[in-house]
Amino acid sequence: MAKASSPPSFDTIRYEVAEAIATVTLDRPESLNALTVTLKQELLAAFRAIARDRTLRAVVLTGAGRAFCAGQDLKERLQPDAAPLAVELRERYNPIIRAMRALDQPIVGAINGVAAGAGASLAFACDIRLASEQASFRLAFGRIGLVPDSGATWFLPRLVGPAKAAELALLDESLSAVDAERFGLVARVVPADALAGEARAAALRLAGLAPRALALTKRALERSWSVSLDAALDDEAHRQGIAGATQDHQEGIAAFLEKRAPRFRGD
Ligand code: LHQ
Repeated sequence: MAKASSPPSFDTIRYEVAEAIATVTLDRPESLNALTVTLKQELLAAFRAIARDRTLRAVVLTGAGRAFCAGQDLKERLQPDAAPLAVELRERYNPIIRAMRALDQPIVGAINGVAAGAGASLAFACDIRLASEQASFRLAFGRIGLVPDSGATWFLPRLVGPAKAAELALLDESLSAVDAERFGLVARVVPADALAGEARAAALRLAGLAPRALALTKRALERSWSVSLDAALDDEAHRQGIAGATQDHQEGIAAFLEKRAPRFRGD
């Protein structure tokens, strides 16, 4: 069994590990968890630490207080040493989104409140989104004369379809949790006081599944957006060959035949 490394400590996020699940909480509630340089650096470091730790099987990403994340900290943008926007995106935002999508472990987004701007993009980059009744989504870029970024223009049409994506991106409409569920942006809406428990339960279920198969499934779902059915069929066969050669596959079959719960070890 892989050995757990000691969890890193941070100032603007909370990073907690329990039962093979890493919970990452954006933790600047006074600013609705707006993204400062430090927070972005810490978030990237957290995802990199998770990627290295094979004892972790699932991730929960959420926000402290009443918001999930209000996007870029706009006060910090007024600092004279703020990086040009394109540089900020290339060097600080895009690596976070790439790290999230490259992660083998699935990420459950527990969207506890408003997700705006790049905060919405962070929510979109999760594998599964559960939303509190108090959650809402707003691109917010148009209002400050910017273009949706951090993957928003890529994720949104894929998640809600081109018509709703155009409305959200161009008119900067706010989407309630209920409408987000209706348009397929979130898997499920739950009462606010049940969100943390539901997200944990989903993460625990993921943590009990075969890690290699989950990672391969993540990749296959993502790749499906850019390939033909023909290529997807080949890709599935390739990935199934890898999954089928794991001990976990043998364990899954044995557990089924012995009528017991499987114990997947990630090998
Ligand atoms: C904030 C923020 C915030 C700082 C609330 N910053 N303090 C941008 C540029 C750079 C690189 C490339 O990418 C990007 C990506 C982006 O993310 S652009 C989009 C940036 N985000 C926004 O434009 C959203 C700004 N916030 C809002 O529109 C509202 O705050 C929302 C709709 C999120 C929530 O509204 P309310 O519930 O009414 O809360 P509030 O506005 O009263 O905010 C509460 C506090 O949080 C307040 O502070 P205060 O000291 O007055 O209590 C806000 O100033 C602060 N805050 N968002 N992004």
